[in-house]
Amino acid sequence: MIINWFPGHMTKSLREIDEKINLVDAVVYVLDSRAPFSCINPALNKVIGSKPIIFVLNKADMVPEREIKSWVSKLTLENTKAVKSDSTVSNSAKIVAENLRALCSDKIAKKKARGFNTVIRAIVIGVPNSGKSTLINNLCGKAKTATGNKAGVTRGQQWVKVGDYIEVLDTPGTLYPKLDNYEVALNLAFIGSIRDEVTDTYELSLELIKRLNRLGDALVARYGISPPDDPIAVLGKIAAKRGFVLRGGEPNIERASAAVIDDFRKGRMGKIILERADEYGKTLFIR
Ligand SMILES: Nc1nc2c(ncn2[C@@H]2O[C@H](COP(=O)(O)OP(=O)(O)OP(=O)(O)O)[C@@H](O)[C@H]2O)c(=O)[nH]1
Ligand SMILES: [Mg+2]
Repeated sequence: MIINWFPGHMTKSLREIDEKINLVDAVVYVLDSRAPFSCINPALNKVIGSKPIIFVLNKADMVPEREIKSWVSKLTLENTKAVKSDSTVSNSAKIVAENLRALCSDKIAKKKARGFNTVIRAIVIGVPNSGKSTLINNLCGKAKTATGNKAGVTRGQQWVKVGDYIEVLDTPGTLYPKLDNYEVALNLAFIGSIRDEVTDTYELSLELIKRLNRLGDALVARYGISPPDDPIAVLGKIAAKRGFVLRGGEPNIERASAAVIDDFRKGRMGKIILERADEYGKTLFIR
């Protein structure tokens, strides 16, 4: 299966991020905690240059707590901070605002000494569906940006005020111009960062089943299928368990494929991480 998705709006979006980067004090880089490595996009790293970064390990509710801790320490580097967030829970993103203020404390103090208040500006970037717009709504306590459970919801940049002293710029999710690392492409597809229309649901579900079998017993827990089996047979078993049958009594494999992917994406298989911090070296993030 070939996975590639870099529509025209992403080229435009990368260009627009490049145009705005000099206007902002910091970058809020939103990663999906299930696959943080795949969410770090080399095309964006160059654009960010030397700006201070706050990595947000978003969707932290979907992975085990200890894994998040490892990622937070891995991504806390010189000029970068890392925090976790479950942006669907109100107020959980306020740590991002606190870190923004801390990162810009020099600027705030200098302005204050001259009798002014400072507005801190940050750009929010990340792969599609990582939760950028949800995080922004959480930060300002209102639904100011459109969100949705599919890739490519935000289509244009939008400034949003967070209180009186912070402004954040929402951006459309961007991917790599070329997804030449197949593991990365699969992980992005599993977490819903790639439009379903450009992947093959059946093939993707087989890859997901293979991966889940390698990672543990998620399929056993969700569907009571034991022991882990050949992926095609697993789809047949899921169809039988869930009562997905076609008119002639044949198992409805297509529905079973879609169900596995949907169950994984919605966290119905429990807390699962696809990429653990200790699998990646120090060169993980190069600008
Ligand atoms: N479980 C969980 N779901 C989240 C979290 N943050 C966002 N979501 C969900 O993820 C989906 C995508 O959220 P969006 O905020 O639209 O993502 P986005 O990064 O703005 O996506 P694009 O605009 O397409 O680039 C929505 O269904 C959100 O409810 C989180 O921390 N935990
Ligand atoms: Mg969005």
